[in-house]
Amino acid sequence: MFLDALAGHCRDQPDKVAIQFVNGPPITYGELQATVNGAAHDLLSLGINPGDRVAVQLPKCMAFIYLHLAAAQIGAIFLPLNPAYPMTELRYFLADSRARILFAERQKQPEIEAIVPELPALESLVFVDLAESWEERVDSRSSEWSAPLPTDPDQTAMMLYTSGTTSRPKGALISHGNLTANIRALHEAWGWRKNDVLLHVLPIFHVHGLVVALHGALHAGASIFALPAFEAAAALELLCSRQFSVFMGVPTMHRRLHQQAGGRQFDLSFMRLMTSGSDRLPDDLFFGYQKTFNVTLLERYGMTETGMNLSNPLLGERRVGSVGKPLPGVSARIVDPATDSLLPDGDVGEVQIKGAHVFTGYWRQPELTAAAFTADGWLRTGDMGLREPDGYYTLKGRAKDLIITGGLNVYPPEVELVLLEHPAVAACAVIGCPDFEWGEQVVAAIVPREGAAADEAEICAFCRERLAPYKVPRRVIFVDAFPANALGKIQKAKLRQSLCSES
Ligand code: MLC
Repeated sequence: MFLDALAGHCRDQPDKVAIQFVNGPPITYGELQATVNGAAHDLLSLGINPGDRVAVQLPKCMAFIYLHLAAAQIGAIFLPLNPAYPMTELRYFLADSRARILFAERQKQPEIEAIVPELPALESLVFVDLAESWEERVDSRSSEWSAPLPTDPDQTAMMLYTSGTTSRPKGALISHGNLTANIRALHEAWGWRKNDVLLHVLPIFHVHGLVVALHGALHAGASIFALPAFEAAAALELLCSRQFSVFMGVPTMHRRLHQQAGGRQFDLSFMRLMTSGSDRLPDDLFFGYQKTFNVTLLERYGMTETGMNLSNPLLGERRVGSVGKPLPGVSARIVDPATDSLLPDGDVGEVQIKGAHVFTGYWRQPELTAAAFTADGWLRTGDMGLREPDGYYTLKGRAKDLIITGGLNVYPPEVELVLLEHPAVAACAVIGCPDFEWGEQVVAAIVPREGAAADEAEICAFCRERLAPYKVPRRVIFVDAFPANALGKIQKAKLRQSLCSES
């Protein structure tokens, strides 16, 4: 299991640095284990049982990592939440998950306490002072105590919310076995080793930063140097210091690093591995990176429900525009999404995935879970792609109505539902327009209600109160009507064509 390898490193190399935040002390593997043990003990003392949801809405910090590992250790379900969620979203996630405990920043206490009466399952609230040292917080007796690690691979380790095209956000249940399968595949494919040093710049409430990067390094017994948030100038300076061997980012981060270079060349070819994921890597950035940094980015493909599926190789051709081949233990196929029948190489169809890394289902959503899989157990990813005759896969858009901005998924219906609550909005359609830096930008087209005074700034402010900042439309365009098909369904492709070029 993924925790067993970590426990082994804590025993065998207690003095090696596991993680250091730029603004904090180095934490050794021994200290990591002791504090996780203490936090696990605290959770049990607070009455948390295996299977209970432990929600954590904290910025990227050591406390988050301790709580994650502690919850997993006692068999509870870790529920990481984006610290940027406003109260309306937070309330939904806590209510839907029936979280029993929430750890949040002290400064959010008044807002959170105001929503607690609506959350009967939430029995404990713990407000965290970010300046407090968690290594000192746990007492030495509890840090020596250790819980037996979960042994059932089907036991849920964490729950990650993903939105849907037709539903409110749903919690994808990721088991210990899923995490183990994923991390083993990545180790084999990417050659993780003990002497790796990862520069960690990603948020840790998603699969990319949490599983691929953090688990990847800890599973290997490697060291992590973490920035609480990505900042291009600092990241480039650190990369140039030659202390690191591994770096992972989303295309927007790579774009900013490339822009930060400002036309100068920096030789980063000493880096053992630099990966890109969570959105398509634009071709010009792939080549720009080669020219500026002397690095060929390794692009891979994954999703919340599976972790990583496909990857370009560590050794061998990293093909521009391609996401590579199935990782060890992963099966992939391209099918006609209407019939689930296999398509020949070169034809575009839905990418479907099978393997021990594929999630076990959506929390309390048996119908949505059933709909996510084919009759013979393949996961319908909703991503379109093709397989080349030599086994490389290339993604070709999405079957689902989804926008990816800066590596974050935004499901238009979620934004549309909020817009429709606004009194000046008669009808709306949310689309993604291509953007050089962000991949796509969220754009809202609105038919105003007759006689209502609609205003872009006011509508954005309305959304900001109800949605995380990355879901808020960057542009609002008022239109008289939408292009619609014979059934009256808005034709978003046509809308994109006509609106995305407008400045
Ligand atoms: C921040 N903003 C975004 C945004 N991130 N808007 C759209 N899309 C995003 N992704 C908002 C900010 O709130 C702010 O809004 C404005 O944009 C400008 O902020 P910024 O300071 O320039 O942005 P920054 O905070 O630097 O964030 C950019 C970023 C961040 C790229 C560093 O988005 C990021 O960390 N992305 C990585 C996401 C990630 O880890 N995805 C993995 C998902 S897992 P305002 O209004 O306040 O000005 C997954 C599976 C897989 O997909 O395969 O990996």
